Amino acid sequence: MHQVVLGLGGNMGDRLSLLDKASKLLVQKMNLEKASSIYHTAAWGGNSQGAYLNQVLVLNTSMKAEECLNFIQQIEKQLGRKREVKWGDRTMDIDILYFDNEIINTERLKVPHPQMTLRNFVLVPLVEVLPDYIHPEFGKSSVELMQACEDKLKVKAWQEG
Ligand code: PH2
Ligand code: MG
Ligand code: MG
Repeated sequence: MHQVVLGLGGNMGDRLSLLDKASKLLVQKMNLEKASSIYHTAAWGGNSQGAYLNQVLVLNTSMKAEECLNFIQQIEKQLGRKREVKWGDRTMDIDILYFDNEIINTERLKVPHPQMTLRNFVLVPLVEVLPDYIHPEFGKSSVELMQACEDKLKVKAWQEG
């Protein structure tokens, strides 16, 4: 079995229900080990406008990394994702943050996710579920990465209702 850590997020449509749908689709083929809270986050990067909801999931799977990528891209498509502008608005984005402690660097897939250490919308939920996990390239724990991150955009736990 492999441990895969996914970052989920979207800023279009019914964001809460889309996160819920994404989780339900993921667990059809993977086992959920841990889910972070859902966070309300300001859009990071130039091409997005509306605020996002973000969440980090830790799952176990027998799929290989490339197979995981195919699976999550199929889910993104199913949830209405159109591949357009880089960092643009989207209904559902699912990124592989970690895949065991592998370092993968292919055309299609870069793991650990190259921008994760610059983004508090990833690091804050990651600290909640895997505070001591060591980033295989930087040799730092999630807590250390979050402390070193200079991103000051808003990341706030989402309260339902
Ligand atoms: N994803 C992006 C670009 N900007 N901002 C937030 N807050 N959350 C995201 O998931 C996000 C983003 C591209 O993947
Ligand atoms: Mg992304
Ligand atoms: Mg993505």
